[in-house]
Order: sequence, then structure tokens, then C-alpha cells
Amino acid sequence: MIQKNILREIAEIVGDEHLSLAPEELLSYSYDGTGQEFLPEAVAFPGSTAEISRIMALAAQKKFPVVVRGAGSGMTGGSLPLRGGLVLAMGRLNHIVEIDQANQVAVVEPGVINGHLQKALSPLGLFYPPDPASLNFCTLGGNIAECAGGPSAVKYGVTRDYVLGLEVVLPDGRIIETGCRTAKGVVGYDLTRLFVGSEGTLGIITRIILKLLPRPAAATTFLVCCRAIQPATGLVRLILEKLRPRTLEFMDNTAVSLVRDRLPFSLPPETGAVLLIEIDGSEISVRAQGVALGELLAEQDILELKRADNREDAKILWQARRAVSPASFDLRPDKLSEDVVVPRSRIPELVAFTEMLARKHNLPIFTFGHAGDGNIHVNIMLDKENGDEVEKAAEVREALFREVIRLSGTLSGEHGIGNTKLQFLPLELSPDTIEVMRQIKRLFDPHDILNPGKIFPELGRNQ
Ligand code: 2HG
Ligand code: ZN
Repeated sequence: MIQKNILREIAEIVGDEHLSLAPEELLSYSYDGTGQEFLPEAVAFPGSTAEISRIMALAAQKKFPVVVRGAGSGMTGGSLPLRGGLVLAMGRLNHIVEIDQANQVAVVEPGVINGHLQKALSPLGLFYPPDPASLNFCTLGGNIAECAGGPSAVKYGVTRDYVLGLEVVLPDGRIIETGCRTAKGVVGYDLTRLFVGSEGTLGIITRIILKLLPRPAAATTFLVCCRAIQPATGLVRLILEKLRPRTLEFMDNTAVSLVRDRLPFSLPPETGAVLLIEIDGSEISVRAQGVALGELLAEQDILELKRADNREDAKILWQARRAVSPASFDLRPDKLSEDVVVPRSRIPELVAFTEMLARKHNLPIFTFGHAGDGNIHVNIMLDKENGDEVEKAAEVREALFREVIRLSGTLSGEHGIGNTKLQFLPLELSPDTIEVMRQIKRLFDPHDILNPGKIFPELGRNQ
């Protein structure tokens, strides 16, 4: 419990109006995209790095847990206060501090919404590629804490590829700067990379320097209707041998049936899988790549090729992919949403394995996602009130993770470990690797006050 006198000190730091203890407010900061709920004892809305630094100095002295929260859109519990304590909601730190056009760099605060940065950059002819599905409401601080991905990662890479430098408040209140504003920089260890994807366990990101790119002049989107998932995923390899698409997404048969009736366009009745491909670049290059893709697909047994040459039409085609997650609840009220990755040549094997698991356990399981980089969303649907389904879903999940490792893949491509996958860490990482990571955590946060209970299976309060 955070004592009353400590809460008073926090209120003095952030201002009375920026500390909330109201039950309805605490409830609003108790959940994320996983459906889990953990109540904090208080929520503070800091307005500056200096305030955060003072709060952390206090937390280190009095030993209360602190958990940082962006928009709460995380998929593995990264922003949930498992042990109560104080939530630091970063919504007030929502300024785009600078857009440096000459050097193609942006400096932002962590509470900036990803999509707001995209909108601000577009008229300047600039572009920040990482595009998680939640981009209209997720924050850049959260994206960096989780190293978010998204559909365009197949061409442009993920969040870590765009973070040049950070300002970070350490768990004892010290403020450090990592990295630099230039593309090149090798002075000392790469602490920036260490913080990216550290799931809010090592420090609090208070300022971010991002690398930008020139905005591609043109883009064309294609929706390929295929008979079945195996030929569709087989096409991924052929496409990537010839082209460098910005996105190469897929949906399996169940995903297609879930969204079919929700779309403003029709799909051939025999459609058993869909690929969504976007090509971008200069006008000339997009035209040439479009011709090459058309030629390649003409030799394949596909049912239909739909095409969108402008943003409005592209949005319509993207509805097929965007509708999958919400539509999944037609099958069951709850889901386990995984983001495993396998080398893309092994996607057909992984998809066949999930189909086998669905049959064996008689549970709705479907796959969709980022086929271009092998990052597959396996959705295991269940009713959490049904004990039998909960048990079966847990078995499915473990079998899936074991198969992913067997296929030389990784447990998480973009959602992180949080508290939902930590027991599976030893499947992928050796005891020595986990121990080195734990030592790093202890170095930064010896009292385990910052986002306790995440990533590591048994890092206790007093370790
Ligand atoms: C996506 O790509 C997200 O749509 C969410 O990463 C995936 O809901 C999911 O399982
Ligand atoms: Zn995804």
C-alpha cells in the first residue's frame, strides 16, 4: 500500500488535479488489450521529465511499484499494475517537440499518438513507417516500450529501426540520454536498443528521437482471393523473390468467413484464403511492380485479383484485414491472441499445425497477419467461463509455442512477453541468457519497483 503521506508528496509533485484516487478513474487504468484487470492504488498524470524523476526518487526511497501506461492498447499486459502501486499515465506528455525536415528527424514526447505523428508528417513529405494495427490510438512511448511492429515491417522494419535516441528516467530518478540525432553513432554501448522493447521494466521513456523517411509518392493495394491457405502462403515466397512489397498480409479460411458478410465488396464463394499486398514507391516503380505482380499471379491458380490505386479504395480493401480482430468474437467471447514468428518458408507448416490443433481440441483457432515477415497471429477462441475450454486453450498455446521453436521461430514478434507469456521464456532462451537479462534488470532496478512481474518468470520482489 502507498501510504497517505506518500500520496500527498506525489500530489505536491504533479499538482492535486493530476493525481487521482477515485475508484472509477482507477478502474479506467486497470485493463489493457488482454482483458486482464489489475487495480492501481493511484494514477498520476505527470507533466514533465522533472516530475517523473522526482516521483521515481520517491518510489526508490519508499519502495512502491510504478507502472507506466500509454494508451493501454498492449496485448500482453505490459502496462498493467500487477502489484498495485502507482500508474504513471503519460497522456499529458503528448507534444511533437520538433520535426527537423532537413535531417529527417522528429523529437516527440511519449504520449504522442502514432497516427497523430503520421498526420503531422504527411504534408511535409515525410513518413514514420511503423504502423501497428492500433495506430489511431496507441502511443509512441508504448510502441517503443514494446518495439511495436505492423504490416509495413516486411519492407520498412519495426520500431527499433527508427529510434535514434531517448531520454529516460531511471528507477532511482536519474535522467539519462541515450543515442544521438544522427544515423551514425557508436559512442559507448547501445543503450537505446536496450530500452526499446524492454516493456517498461528498465526506465521511463520521456523523450524520443525518431528517424524519418521521405514519404513514398505512390501506392497500390491488391487483394488476392485464393482457394486455400496452403497455396496462398506458398505465393508469399514467390512474391518476395521478385518484389519488395510494403505489406504482405494473409487471412485463413476462418478469418475470411468471419469478415465476408461485413465487407462492402464481395469475395468469390470458393475463397478460402486472402492475401493483401501493398506496393509503394515512386509512380514509375509502383507501376512496374504492379505489372510484375500481375504477371506472376497470372501464372497461379487464383480466384480473383482486386486492385486499389488510391487511398480511399485501398481503405475499402483493408477493411477485410481490419475487421478480423473485432469479428473474431462471433466465435467465442474471449480469445488468446498470439503473435508468433517463423521463418516465412515455414508458414505453411505452422498453419497446418494450428489447423491440426483446432481439430484435435475442437476449439476455434484461426490465423492471419503479417505473412511477409512470418509474423502470424494465431487467435485461440474460447469462453473463459468454460473450464474445459480454458484448459484446452492452455494446452493449445503450449503446443503452439513448442512448434514455433521447433520451426526456428520466436514466441513474440510485436506484442512482447508482459505477464502473459513469461512462463514460456525458457522455451526460447537458455538459463544463462535469462540470467544475464535478470542481471541487467537488477542493475537498473535493484528493488524491482518499475513494472514488477513482467518478462521474467520468477524475479521476486526482493531479488
Ligand atoms: C494486428 O496485426 C495486431 O492486427 C493484433 O497485431 C492482432 O488481434 C490480434 O491478434
Ligand atoms: Zn500484428
